[in-house]
Amino acid sequence: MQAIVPVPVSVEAVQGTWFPLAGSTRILTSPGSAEAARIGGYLAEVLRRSTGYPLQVSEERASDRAGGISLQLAPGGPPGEEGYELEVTGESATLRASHPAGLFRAVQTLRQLLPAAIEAATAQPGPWRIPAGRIVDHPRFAWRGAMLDVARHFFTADEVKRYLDLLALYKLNVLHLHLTDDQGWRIAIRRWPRLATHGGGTQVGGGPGGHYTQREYAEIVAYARDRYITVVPEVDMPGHTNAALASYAELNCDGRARDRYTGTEVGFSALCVEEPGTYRFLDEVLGELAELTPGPYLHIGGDEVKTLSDEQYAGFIERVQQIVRRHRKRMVGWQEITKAHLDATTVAQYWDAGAGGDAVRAVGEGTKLVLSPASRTYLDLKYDRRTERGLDWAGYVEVRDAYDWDPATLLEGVGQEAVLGVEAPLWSETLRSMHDAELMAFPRLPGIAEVGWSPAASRRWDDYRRRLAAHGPRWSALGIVYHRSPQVPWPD
Ligand code: TNX
Repeated sequence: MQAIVPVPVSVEAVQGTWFPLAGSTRILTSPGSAEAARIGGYLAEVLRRSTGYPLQVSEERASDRAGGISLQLAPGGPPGEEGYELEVTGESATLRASHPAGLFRAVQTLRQLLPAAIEAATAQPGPWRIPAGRIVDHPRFAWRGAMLDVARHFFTADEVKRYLDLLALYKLNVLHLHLTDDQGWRIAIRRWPRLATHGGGTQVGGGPGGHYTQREYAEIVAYARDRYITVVPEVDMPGHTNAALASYAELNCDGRARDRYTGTEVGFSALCVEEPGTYRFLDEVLGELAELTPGPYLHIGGDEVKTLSDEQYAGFIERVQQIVRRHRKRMVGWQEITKAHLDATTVAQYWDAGAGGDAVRAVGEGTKLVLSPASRTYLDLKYDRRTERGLDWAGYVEVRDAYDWDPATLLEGVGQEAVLGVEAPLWSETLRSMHDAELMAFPRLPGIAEVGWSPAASRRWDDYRRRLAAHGPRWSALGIVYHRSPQVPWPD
């Protein structure tokens, strides 16, 4: 029971005993619970691929108690939405939670207790033994996110689902989709169709780009929900808006549509913030997005505007905050939004010491932060000088840099209570494929997942690098080509 990432709150291993997964093993779920049955079905699907076993799923009866994998969902059990217990003996594996999300997280731990080959897409020889012991676990922070920039380079809905599967394995629970930027608008908006058809029609370096239909976006959201992951959609504004400015002339102060943009400069574009029509536009765009998004958050970007005064900028953010609130969502924005007056429910995403705004002051006024310090969490930064893709504006980020920091002490004056959680952004200026994305995310993303989940007192780099090493073969089985960092003792 040693190589679990993120490391659980408590692990008591029983040496020399294991539960043998076999062709006859049944997955039993709490009677009357559709969600427990669905999670049981998900577990069976994961395990069938590599074991080739039928692994029947059915409701548990009193007479069944002696064996199998039992998924028990019962209120009054482990505390918290995502808390769980996992007990493995020679005869059974029992997963217990008070809420479905906790049961789903327990399933991820169970996966990691099996050999790496369990992740293979085709039948493998086994043997499949689950080591005995008892795990009690729950997360440290509520928001453990990953951001995917689908604007600079487009990623298809199937590629986003693949990324969701990888997030789920490490108990991440937020997927932030950066849906719009200067180079592309990636979500269809019914009342403003040219945003997607024209504004989505290219990407960095040229090429066809792409966008999600509203149905595809809804499918991504549903796929995430089935993994207890909340989708936080971002429409970046007032800057990073060239794709919109190219699609509709009336969004520009001079009434002239811009050319589409395929370069990688930032900061040059801005919506016409003095024009009332701009706010009607935003109301309609955010309204459609709010309707398609069951989660409580809408991210409005707000970063890197170089063409507006601080006053214009703050006024804009405050108006957009009202629009978001009218659509019954909580606003999230990059740290620059702390230049404006924020509601108590608004969340700011810290990303860089030099980025402006005053996150510490805002915390004093009640704003909660999601922490994405670039020099720790930016998965698009190079590992070292030999990394082929990626940027280096905040230095290199090796595996240890991504892991060895504490959210409660990152910023002077921002303690644990002010931190909603952590998030690892993957910007895609230099990424052209899912293969590029996975090479940048692995092995740093699991480190951020552990920073967000595990108790500070249980985290030690030296222990982590050994646990992480055992995940290399798991990623290979999943078809992930990862960065073989010299900081980690990978098995050969
Ligand atoms: C900064 S982080 C940006 C992005 C870039 C990224 C590259 C932030 C809010 N803005 O526009 O893609 O750096 O690392």
